[in-house]
Amino acid sequence: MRNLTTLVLLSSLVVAGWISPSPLSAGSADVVVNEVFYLGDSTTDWVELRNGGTTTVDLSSWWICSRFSYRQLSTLPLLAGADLILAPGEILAVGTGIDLDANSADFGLYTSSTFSSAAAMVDFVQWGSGSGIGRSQVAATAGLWSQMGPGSFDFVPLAPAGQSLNLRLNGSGGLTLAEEFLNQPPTLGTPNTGAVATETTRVGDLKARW
Ligand SMILES: [Ca+2]
Repeated sequence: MRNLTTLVLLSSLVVAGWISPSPLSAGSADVVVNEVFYLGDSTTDWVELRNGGTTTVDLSSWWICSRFSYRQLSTLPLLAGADLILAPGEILAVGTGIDLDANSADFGLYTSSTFSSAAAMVDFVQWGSGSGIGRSQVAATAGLWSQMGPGSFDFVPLAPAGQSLNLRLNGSGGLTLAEEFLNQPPTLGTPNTGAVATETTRVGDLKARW
């Protein structure tokens, strides 16, 4: 019933104008934040990006932003992958160069440094709790994150010690309308492992694409 309830709620948000489709090109829109390790510091936190689409995407001019600190991908250490050209299905990982907040933060992927622009945002996730801690309103406008009401946004619960935030699809693979996240042991540079999130095991059913 939760899925149905969520669907009805999100549909009402679309009608209310709180969520609108992303204007990104199909190739860019298929790149997702696949995994985030945020329990370290600016030298040990990292993020995985995955191309879930069917066309190659060049990420060399793209940016990341978390709690209003930002870096261009081309300036970051490449921890997995050959370069910032992401073929279909390929995964890369970079050190964030930002100390991602372990208790409450957002993480956004952007095609430019215009972080307040929904058109520039490719993907988004946030964890913990709070309000005004990041770009959740931009993400909601971009159709990338659930807005529960005015100023109210969803969060993935915090990862236990040593674990990372993992995107796991509740389906047969590829991008789906609703995507799920789990906190699990890290799998840097390789496809995420562990049980695909289900209604009872998931910790968030947060990102949605329309
Ligand atoms: Ca992984």
